Amino acid sequence: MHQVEFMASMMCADYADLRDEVKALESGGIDSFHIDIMDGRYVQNYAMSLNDLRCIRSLTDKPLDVHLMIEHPINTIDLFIRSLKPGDTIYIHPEAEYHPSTTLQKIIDAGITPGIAVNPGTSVETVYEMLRIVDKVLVMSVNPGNAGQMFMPYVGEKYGKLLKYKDEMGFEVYWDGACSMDKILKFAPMGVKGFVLGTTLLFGKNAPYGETLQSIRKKVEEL
Ligand code: S6P
Ligand code: MG
Repeated sequence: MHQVEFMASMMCADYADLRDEVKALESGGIDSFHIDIMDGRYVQNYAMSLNDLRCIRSLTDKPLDVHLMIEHPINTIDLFIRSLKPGDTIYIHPEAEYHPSTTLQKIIDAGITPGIAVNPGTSVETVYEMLRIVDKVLVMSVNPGNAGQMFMPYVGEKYGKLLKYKDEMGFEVYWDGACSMDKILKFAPMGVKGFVLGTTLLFGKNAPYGETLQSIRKKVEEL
Protein backbone atom coordinates (compact mmCIF):
# COMPACT_ATOMS: atom_id res chain seq x y z
CA MET A 1 0.00 0.00 0.00
CA HIS A 2 1.03 3.64 -0.44
CA GLN A 3 2.75 5.57 2.34
CA VAL A 4 -0.12 7.06 4.38
CA GLU A 5 0.34 10.64 5.65
CA PHE A 6 -0.85 11.99 8.98
CA MET A 7 -1.45 15.68 9.63
CA ALA A 8 -1.95 17.19 13.10
CA SER A 9 -4.95 19.52 13.41
CA MET A 10 -3.24 22.35 15.27
CA MET A 11 -6.48 24.06 16.33
CA CYS A 12 -6.74 21.12 18.77
CA ALA A 13 -3.26 21.72 20.26
CA ASP A 14 -2.50 23.24 23.66
CA TYR A 15 -1.81 26.91 22.99
CA ALA A 16 -0.26 27.42 26.40
CA ASP A 17 2.56 25.22 25.15
CA LEU A 18 2.58 25.61 21.39
CA ARG A 19 6.34 25.27 21.00
CA ASP A 20 6.40 22.01 22.98
CA GLU A 21 3.35 20.74 21.11
CA VAL A 22 5.04 21.29 17.75
CA LYS A 23 8.25 19.64 18.95
CA ALA A 24 6.41 16.65 20.46
CA LEU A 25 4.41 16.10 17.27
CA GLU A 26 7.50 16.47 15.14
CA SER A 27 9.59 14.04 17.16
CA GLY A 28 6.53 11.76 17.41
CA GLY A 29 6.62 11.40 13.63
CA ILE A 30 3.80 13.61 12.33
CA ASP A 31 4.07 14.26 8.58
CA SER A 32 2.68 17.78 8.48
CA PHE A 33 0.85 20.44 10.47
CA HIS A 34 -2.76 21.21 9.51
CA ILE A 35 -3.59 24.88 10.09
CA ASP A 36 -7.31 25.77 10.18
CA ILE A 37 -7.79 29.45 9.36
CA MET A 38 -11.36 30.77 9.93
CA ASP A 39 -12.80 34.25 9.45
CA GLY A 40 -16.09 34.16 11.40
CA ARG A 41 -17.96 34.67 8.12
CA TYR A 42 -17.41 31.67 5.85
CA VAL A 43 -17.74 29.61 9.03
CA GLN A 44 -19.19 30.76 12.35
CA ASN A 45 -15.95 30.43 14.26
CA TYR A 46 -12.45 31.79 14.59
CA ALA A 47 -9.73 29.22 14.87
CA MET A 48 -6.14 29.94 14.00
CA SER A 49 -4.69 33.17 12.67
CA LEU A 50 -1.93 34.20 10.31
CA ASN A 51 0.28 34.79 13.36
CA ASP A 52 -0.26 31.23 14.60
CA LEU A 53 0.67 29.98 11.14
CA ARG A 54 3.85 32.08 11.10
CA CYS A 55 4.74 30.92 14.58
CA ILE A 56 4.39 27.24 13.65
CA ARG A 57 6.25 27.86 10.37
CA SER A 58 9.17 29.20 12.40
CA LEU A 59 9.14 26.20 14.78
CA THR A 60 9.33 23.39 12.23
CA ASP A 61 10.65 22.47 8.80
CA LYS A 62 7.84 19.95 8.25
CA PRO A 63 5.23 20.94 5.65
CA LEU A 64 2.26 23.10 6.61
CA ASP A 65 -1.17 22.17 5.36
CA VAL A 66 -3.17 25.40 5.37
CA HIS A 67 -6.95 25.04 5.24
CA LEU A 68 -8.53 28.43 4.49
CA MET A 69 -12.12 28.63 5.69
CA ILE A 70 -12.44 32.27 4.70
CA GLU A 71 -14.56 34.27 2.27
CA HIS A 72 -12.86 35.43 -0.92
CA PRO A 73 -9.37 34.16 -0.17
CA ILE A 74 -8.13 36.06 -3.26
CA ASN A 75 -8.18 39.23 -1.11
CA THR A 76 -5.60 37.95 1.37
CA ILE A 77 -3.94 35.02 -0.39
CA ASP A 78 -0.66 36.94 -0.76
CA LEU A 79 -0.31 37.14 3.03
CA PHE A 80 -0.49 33.37 3.26
CA ILE A 81 1.71 32.74 0.26
CA ARG A 82 4.41 35.03 1.67
CA SER A 83 4.36 33.13 4.97
CA LEU A 84 4.81 29.72 3.36
CA LYS A 85 7.43 27.88 1.36
CA PRO A 86 7.44 25.29 -1.44
CA GLY A 87 6.21 21.97 -0.10
CA ASP A 88 3.45 23.66 1.90
CA THR A 89 -0.17 23.39 0.77
CA ILE A 90 -3.06 25.87 0.63
CA TYR A 91 -6.63 24.56 0.36
CA ILE A 92 -9.42 26.96 -0.55
CA HIS A 93 -13.15 26.29 -0.41
CA PRO A 94 -14.35 26.84 -4.00
CA GLU A 95 -17.77 28.12 -2.89
CA ALA A 96 -16.09 30.93 -0.92
CA GLU A 97 -14.67 32.46 -4.09
CA TYR A 98 -16.18 33.96 -7.27
CA HIS A 99 -13.30 32.67 -9.40
CA PRO A 100 -11.66 29.81 -7.52
CA SER A 101 -9.46 28.83 -10.47
CA THR A 102 -7.86 32.30 -10.46
CA THR A 103 -6.98 31.92 -6.80
CA LEU A 104 -5.65 28.41 -7.37
CA GLN A 105 -3.48 29.72 -10.22
CA LYS A 106 -1.97 32.32 -7.85
CA ILE A 107 -1.13 29.54 -5.41
CA ILE A 108 0.45 27.47 -8.20
CA ASP A 109 2.45 30.44 -9.55
CA ALA A 110 3.88 30.99 -6.08
CA GLY A 111 5.18 27.42 -5.94
CA ILE A 112 2.77 26.37 -3.19
CA THR A 113 0.82 23.12 -3.57
CA PRO A 114 -2.79 23.90 -4.59
CA GLY A 115 -5.76 22.17 -2.99
CA ILE A 116 -9.52 22.44 -2.64
CA ALA A 117 -11.57 21.53 0.40
CA VAL A 118 -14.92 19.92 -0.42
CA ASN A 119 -17.74 20.33 2.10
CA PRO A 120 -20.05 17.45 3.01
CA GLY A 121 -22.87 19.14 1.08
CA THR A 122 -20.77 19.89 -2.03
CA SER A 123 -20.85 17.31 -4.78
CA VAL A 124 -17.87 16.02 -6.73
CA GLU A 125 -19.62 17.22 -9.91
CA THR A 126 -19.54 20.81 -8.61
CA VAL A 127 -15.75 20.81 -8.35
CA TYR A 128 -15.05 18.45 -11.26
CA GLU A 129 -13.18 20.92 -13.53
CA MET A 130 -10.95 22.03 -10.67
CA LEU A 131 -9.72 18.49 -10.12
CA ARG A 132 -7.37 18.98 -13.08
CA ILE A 133 -5.83 22.11 -11.54
CA VAL A 134 -5.24 20.94 -7.97
CA ASP A 135 -2.78 18.46 -6.47
CA LYS A 136 -4.84 17.74 -3.37
CA VAL A 137 -8.52 17.37 -2.52
CA LEU A 138 -9.40 17.64 1.16
CA VAL A 139 -12.72 15.92 1.68
CA MET A 140 -14.57 17.30 4.69
CA SER A 141 -16.37 14.57 6.55
CA VAL A 142 -17.77 17.11 9.03
CA ASN A 143 -19.16 20.57 8.30
CA PRO A 144 -16.32 23.07 8.48
CA GLY A 145 -16.02 25.26 11.58
CA ASN A 146 -15.28 23.08 14.57
CA ALA A 147 -13.23 20.20 15.87
CA GLY A 148 -14.91 17.37 17.77
CA GLN A 149 -17.91 16.87 15.50
CA MET A 150 -19.68 13.72 14.33
CA PHE A 151 -18.74 12.01 11.05
CA MET A 152 -21.32 12.53 8.28
CA PRO A 153 -21.93 9.00 6.96
CA TYR A 154 -23.17 10.14 3.53
CA VAL A 155 -19.69 11.54 2.76
CA GLY A 156 -18.26 8.02 2.41
CA GLU A 157 -19.56 7.67 -1.14
CA LYS A 158 -17.73 10.82 -2.23
CA TYR A 159 -14.35 9.27 -1.47
CA GLY A 160 -15.09 6.43 -3.86
CA LYS A 161 -16.07 8.85 -6.63
CA LEU A 162 -12.98 11.01 -6.21
CA LEU A 163 -10.62 8.06 -5.97
CA LYS A 164 -11.78 6.94 -9.41
CA TYR A 165 -10.59 10.24 -10.93
CA LYS A 166 -7.40 10.77 -8.97
CA ASP A 167 -4.84 9.11 -11.23
CA GLU A 168 -6.29 10.33 -14.51
CA MET A 169 -6.69 13.90 -13.24
CA GLY A 170 -3.56 14.00 -11.12
CA PHE A 171 -4.49 14.66 -7.50
CA GLU A 172 -4.47 12.93 -4.12
CA VAL A 173 -7.40 12.61 -1.73
CA TYR A 174 -7.17 13.62 1.95
CA TRP A 175 -9.56 13.23 4.87
CA ASP A 176 -10.53 16.04 7.27
CA GLY A 177 -12.94 15.63 10.19
CA ALA A 178 -13.73 13.06 12.89
CA CYS A 179 -10.95 10.80 11.69
CA SER A 180 -11.06 7.55 13.66
CA MET A 181 -8.99 4.36 13.41
CA ASP A 182 -11.76 2.42 11.67
CA LYS A 183 -11.99 5.12 8.99
CA ILE A 184 -8.22 5.01 8.38
CA LEU A 185 -8.26 1.21 8.14
CA LYS A 186 -11.15 1.29 5.69
CA PHE A 187 -10.24 4.25 3.49
CA ALA A 188 -6.41 4.10 3.32
CA PRO A 189 -6.44 0.81 1.39
CA MET A 190 -9.02 2.34 -0.99
CA GLY A 191 -6.44 5.01 -1.86
CA VAL A 192 -6.99 7.93 0.53
CA LYS A 193 -3.50 9.39 0.88
CA GLY A 194 -3.66 11.19 4.21
CA PHE A 195 -5.74 11.94 7.29
CA VAL A 196 -6.07 15.01 9.53
CA LEU A 197 -5.89 13.88 13.15
CA GLY A 198 -7.79 15.97 15.71
CA THR A 199 -9.62 15.28 18.94
CA THR A 200 -10.95 11.94 17.74
CA LEU A 201 -7.60 10.19 17.61
CA LEU A 202 -4.64 12.35 18.63
CA PHE A 203 -5.29 15.30 20.96
CA GLY A 204 -6.51 15.27 24.57
CA LYS A 205 -5.82 11.56 25.04
CA ASN A 206 -3.28 11.76 27.88
CA ALA A 207 -0.92 9.70 25.74
CA PRO A 208 2.34 10.93 24.23
CA TYR A 209 1.81 11.88 20.57
CA GLY A 210 4.67 9.60 19.50
CA GLU A 211 2.99 6.56 21.10
CA THR A 212 -0.35 7.31 19.49
CA LEU A 213 1.18 7.90 16.07
CA GLN A 214 3.29 4.77 16.31
CA SER A 215 0.29 2.64 17.20
CA ILE A 216 -1.75 4.14 14.30
CA ARG A 217 1.09 3.47 11.84
CA LYS A 218 1.53 -0.07 13.13
CA LYS A 219 -2.14 -0.87 12.54
CA VAL A 220 -1.91 0.58 9.02
CA GLU A 221 1.23 -1.46 8.27
CA GLU A 222 -0.53 -4.63 9.42
CA LEU A 223 -3.21 -4.21 6.76
C1 S6P B 1 -12.94 21.61 10.88
C2 S6P B 1 -11.48 21.62 10.58
C3 S6P B 1 -10.79 20.34 10.92
C4 S6P B 1 -10.78 19.98 12.40
C5 S6P B 1 -10.44 18.54 12.59
C6 S6P B 1 -10.43 18.16 14.00
O1 S6P B 1 -13.50 22.78 10.43
O2 S6P B 1 -11.27 21.87 9.23
O3 S6P B 1 -9.45 20.36 10.42
O4 S6P B 1 -9.86 20.75 13.07
O5 S6P B 1 -11.41 17.81 11.93
O6 S6P B 1 -10.48 16.77 14.14
P1 S6P B 1 -11.62 16.06 14.98
O7 S6P B 1 -11.13 14.67 15.16
O8 S6P B 1 -11.73 16.80 16.27
O9 S6P B 1 -12.84 16.18 14.13
MG1 MG C 1 -9.26 21.48 8.50
